[in-house]
Amino acid sequence: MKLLTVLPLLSLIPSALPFPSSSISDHVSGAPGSNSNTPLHIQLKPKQTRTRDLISLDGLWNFALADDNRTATPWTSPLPKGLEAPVPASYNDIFVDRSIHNHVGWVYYQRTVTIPRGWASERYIIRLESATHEGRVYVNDELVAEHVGGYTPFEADISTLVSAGETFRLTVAVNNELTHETIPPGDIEVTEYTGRRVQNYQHDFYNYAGLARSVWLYSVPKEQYIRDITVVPDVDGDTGLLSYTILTSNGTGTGTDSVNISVRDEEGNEVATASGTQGTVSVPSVTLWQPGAAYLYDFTVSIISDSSSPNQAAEPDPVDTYTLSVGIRTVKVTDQQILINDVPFYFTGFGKHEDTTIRGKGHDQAYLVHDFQLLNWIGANSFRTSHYPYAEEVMEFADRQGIVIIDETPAVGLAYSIGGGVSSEPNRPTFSPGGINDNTQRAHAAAIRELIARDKNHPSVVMWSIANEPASNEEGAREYFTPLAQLARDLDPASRPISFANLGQATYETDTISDLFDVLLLNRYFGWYSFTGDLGEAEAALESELRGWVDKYNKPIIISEYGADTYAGLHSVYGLLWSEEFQVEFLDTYHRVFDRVDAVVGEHVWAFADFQTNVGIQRVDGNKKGVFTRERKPKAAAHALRRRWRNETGV
Ligand code: BDP
Repeated sequence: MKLLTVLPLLSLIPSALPFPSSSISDHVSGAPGSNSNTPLHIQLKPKQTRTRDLISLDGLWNFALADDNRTATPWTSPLPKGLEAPVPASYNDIFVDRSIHNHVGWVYYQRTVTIPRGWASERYIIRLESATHEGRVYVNDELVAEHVGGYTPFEADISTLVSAGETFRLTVAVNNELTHETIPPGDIEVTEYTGRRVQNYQHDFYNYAGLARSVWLYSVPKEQYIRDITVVPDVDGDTGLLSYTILTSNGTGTGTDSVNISVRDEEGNEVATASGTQGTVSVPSVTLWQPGAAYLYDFTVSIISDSSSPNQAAEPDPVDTYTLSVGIRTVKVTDQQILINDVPFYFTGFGKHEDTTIRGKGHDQAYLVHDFQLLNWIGANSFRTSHYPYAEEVMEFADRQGIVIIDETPAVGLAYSIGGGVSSEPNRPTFSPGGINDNTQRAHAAAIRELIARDKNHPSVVMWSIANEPASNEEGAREYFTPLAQLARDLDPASRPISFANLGQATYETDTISDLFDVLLLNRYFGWYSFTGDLGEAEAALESELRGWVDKYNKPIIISEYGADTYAGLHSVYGLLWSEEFQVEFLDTYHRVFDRVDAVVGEHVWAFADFQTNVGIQRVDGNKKGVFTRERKPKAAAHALRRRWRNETGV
């Protein structure tokens, strides 16, 4: 089979190495005609406030696949009638049509939108929480925004293009192609006889695509508005400290008008105030955000016009106002421990996926709440957003529920020794000009930048994982990762620990990058992919390897993946592979080892629930390592984990 040459999508990204860790404030994204990935001009998640309106554009949109010959040209006319696709949802499993399920290339979503007539003196913005993996936004016939990277938001300010009261055609073109220069990477093949384009990739989850998260139309005041709020918590005795930086449309300088800060506790009492775009506020007798006991303060920023009369009895009407939920907690790493609020924390939980039947990766509030209910039921205190940033609603919910998150970029599949999650002989070196190269690294840097910019304020996020299972044992890995690890450190104002999930082949003897990181995340499959079915060998091999990591690095270890494919309902008195009994025994084996190695400070089972993958001879309707089925029914392992994690019996 021949490889098709696909234009490197990421050549659109202008930044050059070394990556400037410049503030997100420097560019306006989505300027009409813009064809580059520029940071969000307004970083804050859209919210309705006294000064901002918010309209959801979710619902049914007209939908069409692009013909191949349209891939490079914008769609500038109404779509043919016929298909309608729900937003948010991946489009792949919605229709009963294999060509849509397997489509490689561009699709179009289209609807009409009316700007409320009352918005004449507002600035208005279209914001897409994600378009997987590349999105282009058209207002009528005009390209207004373009974004590469399928799991982070982007926007277009359309105030100068459409007037208040006007109705326009909104089209979003979405491309799902992955190349060796995208994050995640992949390759497109053209089949030998029929010339069909097939998307290949190394990662082990289905390449769901489309508009899987919400689309918004929102307004901010025209003249002055808040663009971003950064709050870094700390604790001094029983006082909480919040260091903040406010970015307004006038920059971080004081501008012409005043910026006021008010902090309220959960009862609504004002506990601190301040003014100015930068500073630190103290919260006396602080209630900490704790795992399992979330506590959030309302951090309200208001721009107050200096021309509003100081003699007015009532508080003046703000020019703009926005409230961010903040949690006050600390995260520290010592030799062999991770401390949250100075108390050693032991991670129990899972690697998850955004994955459900029919919706694919479409964000769904019912599944969100139900999944968190199951986390609580089973005694999980944490999860990793394997293998990409999740919808921002998930992060906010974790903040409110006290669930701890290891927040991961979409850099998965940077190892040619892996195909669809299963190891094979590398057919070419991973880090090479025709493989993972400088352009991939630039795309990876953009992914890190956008993840941290979006999630920097979430108290639930205690650690960044900048990649899953890269070929860290191969030549070129160190050169590739050294600047990226540094970038992640430089970008996080809160200096959270950084990590990456290590691939089993990259043992403590062959891995070349772990010293660049604070915590060791190890994905291990002894007893499944190696020593298959032999749990005695697996137990010894696992312990020997963990002790090797401890001796070499003396860093805290989280086993970020361990698990066995299990067909729900399959039973075996011999504990044969794929049976529910084997999964229970497999996990027990690992737990015995974890309990013997002090540096192990966490266990994340792979995976929370069964999920869809590229189906092939290794995967029957997806990956079955879930402790819950794809429909969220417990396998026997769920009950066993619950007994361990909650120290309880029964249901
Ligand atoms: C690891 C990957 C994960 C896979 C898992 C598996 O990190 O995405 O789904 O193995 O093979 O390699 O089940």
